[in-house]
Amino acid sequence: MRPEFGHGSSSATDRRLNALLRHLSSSSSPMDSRDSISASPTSGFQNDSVFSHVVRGPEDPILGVTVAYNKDPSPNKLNLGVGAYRTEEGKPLVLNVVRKAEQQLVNDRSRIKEYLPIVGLAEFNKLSAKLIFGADSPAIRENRITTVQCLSGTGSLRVGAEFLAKHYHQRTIYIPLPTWGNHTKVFNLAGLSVKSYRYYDPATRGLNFQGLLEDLGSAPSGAIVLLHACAHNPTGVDPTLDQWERIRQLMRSKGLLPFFDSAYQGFASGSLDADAQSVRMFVADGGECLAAQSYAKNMGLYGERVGALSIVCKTADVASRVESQLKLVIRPMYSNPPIHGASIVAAILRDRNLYNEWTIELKAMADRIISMRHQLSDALRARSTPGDWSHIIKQIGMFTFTGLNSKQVAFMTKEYHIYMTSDGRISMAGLSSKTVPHLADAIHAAVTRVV
Ligand code: PGU
Repeated sequence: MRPEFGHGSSSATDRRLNALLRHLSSSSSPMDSRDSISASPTSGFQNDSVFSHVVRGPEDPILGVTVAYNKDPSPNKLNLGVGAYRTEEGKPLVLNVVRKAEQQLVNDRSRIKEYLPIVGLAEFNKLSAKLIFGADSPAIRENRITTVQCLSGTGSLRVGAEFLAKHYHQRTIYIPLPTWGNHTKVFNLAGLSVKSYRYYDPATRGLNFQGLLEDLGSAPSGAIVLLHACAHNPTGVDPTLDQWERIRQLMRSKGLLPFFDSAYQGFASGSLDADAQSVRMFVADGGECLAAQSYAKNMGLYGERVGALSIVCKTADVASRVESQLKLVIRPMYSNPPIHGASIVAAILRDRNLYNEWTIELKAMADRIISMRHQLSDALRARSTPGDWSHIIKQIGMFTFTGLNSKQVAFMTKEYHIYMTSDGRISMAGLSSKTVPHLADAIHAAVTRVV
C-alpha cells in the first residue's frame, strides 16, 4: 500500500499529489498499480483502462494531410496541404527580421520570464490594433477598442466566440460556404449555433455575390457573421471593395455583427494596409465588430502561437467592461498567453527599421506565391490540360481552389505523391519552380483519366 496524502480530504492539491504518486508507482511497479487502481482485481489487463471504450478519432482534414505526407517514403512527395510558406528550396522560412528581433531579445539581459497579464503584452496589443485598424483609426484614439493577446488566430476566434456565447444576445453565427474547416468546430464548442451563407460559385469559380446578399439579408437581426478579412480560405476569392461596401451597408442595416478572421494580412496583395481595407471600412462607420488576428503566416510565427482578438465598441466605457469579461474567459482557459512570440512581434512593430524590413520580406513571400500561380498556369497551358484554369491567376492569397474533386485528389496522392486537402485546395506557398512540372503532370493526368 502506498502512502496517501490528506486522508479523507478532497482538496485539489491532495488529489493531484495522489494522482502523481499513482503515476510514479505505476511506472516503477506495474503490479502494484494494477492491484490498487483496477476496479476489479480479476478483470483482464487488456480491458482495465477506464478509457477502454474510447474510439479512435479521425485525423484533422488539414493537419492530417501532413501526418500522411510524413509517412510517405517517396523522394518525389510534395505537401500542398497545410497553408505554410516554403522557400524556392521547399524549406520552411524564418524571416530575417524575426531572427534579428529574437537576437535582440536574447541579448537583453533585463528580460524576465514572469507571467504576462491575463490579456497579454500591453505593447503587443496596442501595436496589433494599429496594424489592423490603421495608425490613424479614430476608434483607437477614442479608446473604443479592447485588444487581448491570444493563442494565434484560432485562439483569438475561440476567445471571441466564448465571449459572444456568454454576453451577446444572438447566439447564431453565419460562416461562408465553404470556409476554413476549423471554424464550425471552434464556434460550436464555444456554444454558438453555426449556419452558413452562400459564398463561392463553383460554376464561375468566383464569388456568389447575389447568394451572399440573399442569405445575409434573410439572417435574423443581430446574428453574428464571420468574414474573412482577405485571402479567403479555401477559395482565394475575395469581394471587391464595392462589394464589401454593399455587404457593409446590408449588415449595418440589419444590425448583423461582423466577426473578422484576419489570418493573412499582407499575404493577399503584399500590402498590409490594402489587406485590412475590409475591416477598416466597417470600423470607419462607427459600428461595432470583432477581429481575430494571426501572425502565423505574415510573420511566419506559426508555432509561436501569437495572435490577438480585438473588440471594437461604441464607447471607451463599454470597451473596458468588455475587456474585464474577456479576462474571465481567458483565465480559466489558459490563464495568460506565452511571452516569446508576442515579444518578437512587438519588437518588429515598434521599430521603424525592423517594420520596413518586415514589409519587404512579406511582399517577397506574397510575390513568390503570385509567381507560382503564373508558373502553374503556364505549365497547364503547355500541356493543353482540358478546362479553364484562369482561376489559378485570379484567386489570391495562399491557396488555389482548383476545382479538382476528391477522387482526382486521391489519384494525385496515390500516383504522384502530391498531398492536398480533399476539397481540391492546394497551398501555392508549398510549390517551387522545381515542383511545378510535377504538379502540372499530376493535374493533367487527374483531369484526363479520373472523372
Ligand atoms: N483562420 C483561417 C482562415 C485560417 O486559414 C487559419 C489557418 C487560421 C484561422 C488559424 O491560424 P493560426 O495558426 O491559429 O493562427 N489555416 C491554415 C493552417 C493550418 C490549420 O488548419 O490550422 C490552413 O492550412 O488552412
